[in-house]
Formats: sequence, structure tokens, C-alpha cells
Amino acid sequence: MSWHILGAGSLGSLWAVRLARCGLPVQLILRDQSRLEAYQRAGGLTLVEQGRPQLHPIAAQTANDPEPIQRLLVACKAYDAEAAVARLAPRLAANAELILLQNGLGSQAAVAAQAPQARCILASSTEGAFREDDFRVVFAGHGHTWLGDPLDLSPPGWLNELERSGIVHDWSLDILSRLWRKLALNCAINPLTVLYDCRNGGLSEHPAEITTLCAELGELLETCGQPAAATDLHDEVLRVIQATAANYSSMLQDVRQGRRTEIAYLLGHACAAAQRHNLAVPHLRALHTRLVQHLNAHGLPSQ
Ligand code: NAD
Ligand code: KPL
Repeated sequence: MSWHILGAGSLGSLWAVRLARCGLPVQLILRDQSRLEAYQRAGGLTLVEQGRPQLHPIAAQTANDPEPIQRLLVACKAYDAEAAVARLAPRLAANAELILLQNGLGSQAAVAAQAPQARCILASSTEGAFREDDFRVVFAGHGHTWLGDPLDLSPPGWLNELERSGIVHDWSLDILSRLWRKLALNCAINPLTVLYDCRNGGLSEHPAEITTLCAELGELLETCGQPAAATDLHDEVLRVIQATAANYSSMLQDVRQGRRTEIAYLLGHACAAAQRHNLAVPHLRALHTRLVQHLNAHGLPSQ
């Protein structure tokens, strides 16, 4: 059974290459005919590992291809996922499976509404990859991917294909807790790195702000029925700041490169959830307002 992969960006390419090179059938789904022609001119996807580039001539098509889709890896940004899946909805088989790689929360529910007949498997990944050029991706950091389905705890039969492909993963019985935890970490770290324009380690100069944000995020997680995700959040945030002190957060990298951020699915989602629960989170709200102003001042969308 083919792996259809929507989005030949960083993570999509990383998955596509690893699945294809162990002999599994993979079909990339590209945005339109002109992207498909550019891909064909490039001769395939290039993955750079440990400084060594290798070209992989993986099959590709556009959303207009008539082939039915049984298993779809959705590897675009959170803000593109709903529309991208809506376009593919007529091609999805009755019992199709969607694997959603998007960071943050909110896009998964929007995608599920576009494909009510499909099983949606949510993922949370600590792998690192970035696009060096069109169809050329660097595997920058080995990590782990958790997969899970809050509506059906039984693991899908294809996890052994990930094993064979060297995609390090675990089936999680509480994927929502993992996604909320990652969202909270990202909310405590990423916006401040944008506003102070600093590496993650630079946040050790702002301990009081981190403490206050973690307290509100912890309360929010508990209010949203995610107490496990709130446990020792402050300690973990400090640990991540230390462990990644030399790195620029993904949000700051996006801003510096003039790319849209996933703010709506991180801090935006946290503030919206607090509002739904009538929970006062004044510092998170103030942070959101400052970040929106900062993005607008840089000509970037704040949604
Ligand atoms: P990316 O921007 O590198 O790749 C997304 C790709 O999707 C782009 O090539 C874009 O052209 C394509 N796309 C968008 N709409 C499309 C459509 N309708 N049809 C076909 N293609 C379409 O993004 P990424 O870094 O791979 O991130 C994907 C998700 O994974 C994000 O939510 C991100 O936060 C998450 N994530 C990324 C990393 C990483 O290291 N890159 C790590 C963990 C999580
Ligand atoms: O995931 C991250 C990111 O940069 O997006 C970390 C390193 C956890 C910072 O929030």
C-alpha cells in the first residue's frame, strides 16, 4: 500500500526518503503542475545526512491525480493542513488513514472535519530538518516521533514499516497530553525568543517572565483536562532552555526568514482555550498581543 505524502518540505521529505529507500511505495503530492515540473527537473528529492547529499527519485503527482489514497502523511504547516486535505478529500478511501505531523493544536480538528470517514493519527516529533533549497533537505537532528489516536487506542498495522525505515517512534496512548506539553513548552520559549531576538539560552536572563508564564500554562493545562502535561512544566522549560541554549527557536527562525509562523496553533490556541474556559491568563494574553504586534510590524501574518 502506497504512502502518499502531502508536502515535500522538511519533514515530508525526511519521511519520504526513509520510507522509499527501504523499498516501500511512496508518492509525493505536490502543490500544482508547475511544482511537479520543477520536481521532475530536479530529478527527485535530495536528503543531506552528515554533510552527504543523496538524490532519491521518488514518484510524485499533484492533488488532481485520480489514484485513491489509503494512507496519507500530512506534512505541511499547520495553517495549510485544512485546505490541503479538503482538496484531497474526494480521493480518500472510505477507511483512509491520515497521519498529521503538525505542531501545536487546532489544525488536527480542522483536518478531521474535512475527512470524517478517515482515521486521524496525530504525531508529535522532536526530529529536526530544514530546507536548504527546493527539494533539498538537511537532516539536522535525530529525534523521536510519538503517534497516537485519541479516539482509538489500537496501533495501526504499519508501525513495522516505520521500524524498517529507521523512523524512531512510539505509539502513545495519550498523544493529546504530548501535544499539549509540547505546545506549552513552545509557548513558554518561542515567543520570548522572538521578542528578545535571542537564542533559547538568552531566556535565562528573564527568569521571572518564564516562571509567570509556566504558572499560567500549568493552570491552563489542568483546566483543559491535561494535568499530566502540567507536571513539572517549569523545570522542563528551564531544562530545555539550557539544553538548547545555543539554538534559535523554530519561531524565531521563521521570523528572521520572513516566513509565516504557527502562532495561531501555539499561543493563539492557548489563549483561545483559556477564553473558552473563562480562565484568566493575563501574562499569556499580554505575550500574545506583543507577539502579534511584532509580527505585524515585520509584515508577517499574526493568524
Ligand atoms: P515545510 O514548510 O518545510 O514543508 C511544508 C511543505 O508543504 C512545503 O513544501 C509546502 O510547499 C507544502 N505544502 C503546503 N500546502 C500544500 C498543498 N496544498 N499541497 C502540497 N504541498 C503543500 O514545513 P516543515 O518544517 O516540514 O513542517 C511541517 C510541520 O511539522 C509543521 O507543523 C512543523 O511545526 C512540524 N515540525 C517540523 C519540524 C522540522 O524540523 N522541520 C520538527 C517538528 C515538527
Ligand atoms: O521545539 C522547540 C522549537 O524551537 O520550536 C523548542 C526547542 C522546544 C523551543 O520551544
